Amino acid sequence: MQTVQRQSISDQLRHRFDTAKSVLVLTGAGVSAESGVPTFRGGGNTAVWKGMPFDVISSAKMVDRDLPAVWEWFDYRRTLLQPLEPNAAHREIARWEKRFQQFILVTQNIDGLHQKAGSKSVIELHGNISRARCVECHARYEILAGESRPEQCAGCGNWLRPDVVLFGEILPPGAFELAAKSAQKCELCIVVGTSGIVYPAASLPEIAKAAGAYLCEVNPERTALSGLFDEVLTGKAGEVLPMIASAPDSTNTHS
Ligand code: BV8
Ligand code: ZN
Repeated sequence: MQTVQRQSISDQLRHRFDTAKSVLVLTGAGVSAESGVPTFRGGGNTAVWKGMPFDVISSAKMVDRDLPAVWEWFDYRRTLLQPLEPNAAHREIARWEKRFQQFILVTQNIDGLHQKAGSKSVIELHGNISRARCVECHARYEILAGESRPEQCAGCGNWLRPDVVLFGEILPPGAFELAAKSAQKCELCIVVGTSGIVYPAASLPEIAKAAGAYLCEVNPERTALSGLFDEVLTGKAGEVLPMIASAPDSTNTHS
């Protein structure tokens, strides 16, 4: 599939990028792929842990059935993540935060790499792997690098679980509502590195489209949502995002 060249970024997108006041960016595992974070799907197969598809081990049922197994899965991923650094895509998105009056970054990722790249306001729809939460009183605890993970709640003594949203669980209170409200207001919505299969996250581009936003997808592969977009930029996020920002807006008379 022909990857993006600078010149294939449309005047429409350049103009929107140059003039938009309100921009929403939605990211998935693909934005972290160039940092070495394994994606869940890609190349046709789905991540599996000890014979269990990831949406089984990462499910609410599993916390009730076998919390130690769930911790083993997230402890493995957290260890994998520790040495990894943000890539050019994370850094570019962090720059965009300062460029637009209203800029909303919504991520499905629990890896914290957007924040590590300098993004200040990140809506983490699915939680964060560096936190634990009490199953009873919901008190939250940071899991510090190189330190042993707290097992029980210092407040009420109950077990702690990963502070991530598992399949079959509702999203953090207000997170989706805030993201949906921003999608209704944005003029430009850029969706980066997601297969667009998991809901309600995948409904955000649909909400932005219905509100008249210009929709752009950045992904080396076609996705379940590709048909929805005004513009599909086929390529890696770390290569394509800097191109969008640096593409001169030939339609802009004053520049
Ligand atoms: C809920 C945290 C309700 C844990 C995650 C409607 C229709 C159908 C099903 C449902 C529906 N509504 C709800 C459901 C059920 C379910 C769901 O969506 N199931 C799917 C599988 C069909 N949703 C839920 O359960 C949600 N909760 O609905 O609650 C409710 C209401 C009342 C009472 C109780 C409950 C909760 C969903 C959240 C689950 N947690 N993560 C963990 O990380 O383990 S989801 C997890 O998987 C990620 O966060 C992410 O959301 C998803 C993976 O998707 P992607 O990030 O897109 O990654 P993927 O690998 O798939 O794709 C990567 C893409 O990147 C590819 O396209 C690839 O080409 C591209 N790429 C690769 N390299 C690059 C690149 N792109 C750019 N640059 C590169 N270099
Ligand atoms: Zn507690």
